[in-house]
Amino acid sequence: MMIRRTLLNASAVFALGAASLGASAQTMVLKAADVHPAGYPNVVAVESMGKKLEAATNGRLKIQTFPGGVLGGEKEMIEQTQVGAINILRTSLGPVGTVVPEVNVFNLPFIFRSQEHARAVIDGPIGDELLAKVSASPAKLVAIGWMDGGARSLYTKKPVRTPADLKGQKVRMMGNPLFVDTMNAMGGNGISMGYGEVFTALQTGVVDGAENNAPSYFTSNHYNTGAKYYTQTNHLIIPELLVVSKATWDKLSKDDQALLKKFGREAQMEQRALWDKSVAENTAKLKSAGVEFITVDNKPFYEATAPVRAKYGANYAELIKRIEAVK
Ligand code: GTR
Repeated sequence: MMIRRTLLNASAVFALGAASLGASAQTMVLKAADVHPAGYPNVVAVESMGKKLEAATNGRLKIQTFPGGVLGGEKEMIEQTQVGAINILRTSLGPVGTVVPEVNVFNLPFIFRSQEHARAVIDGPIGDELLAKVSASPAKLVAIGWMDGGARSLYTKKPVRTPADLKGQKVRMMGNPLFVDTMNAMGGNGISMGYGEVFTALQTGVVDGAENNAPSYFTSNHYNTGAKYYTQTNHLIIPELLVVSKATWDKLSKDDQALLKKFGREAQMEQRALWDKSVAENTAKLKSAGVEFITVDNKPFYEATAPVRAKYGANYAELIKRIEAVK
C-alpha cells in the first residue's frame, strides 16, 4: 500500500513537471543579429518587431537583438542562422547569393534604375517570388521581408571620376564572387572581405577603398581612414533580407509563423521610413566631416559592367525583363 501511494505521488509530480516543462518550452527568446549598430534603421525595425511579438503573444515570444556584428560577419551569421544558433537575421542579399544563387539577380550591378524602382520591385510579385525562392531553397532560411539597402557608391583615398581612375586600386567588396567581378569590370581590383574587417584594412592600406551607402559609410567610421572621396556611382542597389532560421521556424505553430510574417512585413515598411531619414542625416554628417561627394556620369561604369550582367544574369533573362518593365 505504502509503495503504491509513493508511486502514485511520483507520477503526479511527473505529470506536473511535464506540464510546466511544456509551458516553458513554448516560451522562446529569439536571437536577432545584425552587423549594424544599435540605432541603425534595420536594428530599430527589428526591435520594434520584437515588442509587437511580445505583446501579441503575452510574452511567450520575445526578440533579443545582437547588433554591431557581435555574433560575427554576415557570412558567419548566415551559417549560424542555417543551423539555428541565430534565430532571426537581417542581412544584405549580397552574401545570401552564395547560398541561394537565384537571388543574385538582385545583386547585379545597375539592375535597378533607382531606389524607387527597387522598392516597386520588392513590394510587388517579383519581391514575393524571391522571398519564396529563398524559403524553398535548401539553404534552411525562411525569408519574411525585405529592407532598403540604399545605393552603394565608391569611397576611396584618391578621387575617382572614371573607370580609368580605379586602375590599381584595391576596393573591398562584399563576400560574393559577383561583386569582385563587378569591381574588376569597373576598373579596380575587387577584394572580398567581411564588413567588420574593412576599417582596419582601410587604415593599414590592405585596401584603398570600399563601397557602400551613406548610413553604412558614416556609422562604420570608414570615412575616418583617409577614404574621403565619395564617388556617386550608385552601382549596386541591393535589397536587404530579413530571415528566420528554418530550424526555429519549424518549432513554431502556424499562428506564430503568421505573426512573424505579418510583423516582418511591417518591419519592412518601418525601416523604409527610417531609411530615408537616415540617408539624409548621414549624408549631412559625412559632408560636415569633410567627405568630398563627387558627382559622376555613371554611364561608363554601367557599360563596363555589362559582362557581369551577361555572366550572372544569363539564366534569368526573363526575370530581368520583368524587373526592367516595373515602373
Ligand atoms: C551594408 C549592409 C550590410 C552589410 C554591409 C557590407 O550596406 O546593410 O548588411 O552587407 O553593407 O558592406 O558588408
